[in-house]
Amino acid sequence: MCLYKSILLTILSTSALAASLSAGTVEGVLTFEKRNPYVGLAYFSDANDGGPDVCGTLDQKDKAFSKLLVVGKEGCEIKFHNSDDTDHNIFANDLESGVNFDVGLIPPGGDSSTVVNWNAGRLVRVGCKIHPKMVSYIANLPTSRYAIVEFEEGQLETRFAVADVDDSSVAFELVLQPLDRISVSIASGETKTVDVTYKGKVFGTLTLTR
Ligand SMILES: [Cu+2]
Repeated sequence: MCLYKSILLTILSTSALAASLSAGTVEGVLTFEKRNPYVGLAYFSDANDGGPDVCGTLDQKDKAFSKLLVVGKEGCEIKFHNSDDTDHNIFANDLESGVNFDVGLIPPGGDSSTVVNWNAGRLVRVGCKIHPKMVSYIANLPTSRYAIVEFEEGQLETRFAVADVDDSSVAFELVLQPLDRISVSIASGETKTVDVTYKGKVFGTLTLTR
């Protein structure tokens, strides 16, 4: 083996070792007593990495939004598209976050967008005024250490994982729509179980392992 190759391999294996020691996966198990929430977002609010590089897009097809939740960091432009052959609309009138917008009609094949400019960590509910059953959420996500939690209909247990979490990040947040926000401090080597609640009433449990 030539010297350069051997040096390169040494650097690669050293950095791989460093990564495995300093970064880890945080796993969560959610159980619900009667029914599951609509969608969830798990993230570390103290990761301080500036947020995801890619800004989310939301399509409308077969009178439904293509995703239950899209994420983007502060200031990024979430793009909307209409893939149906009927008109759609996208609006937000979110009392909790105070976010209010309406992009008007989006004709078949049309595009629109909105800029993420609300509080970090907030999920904003969006809908279509023409089709009231269409619901999605847009999150202002301040970190790339996150997981979107999805549920099958009637599913009472769900697992998720947030990968590559640095040891210095401990501030775990879980937003389950429409349940109460969960904030837990979780350090390396810890396991914690907390109640999942809705307006203070127990709805299920969350177990975090790190
Ligand atoms: Cu619509």
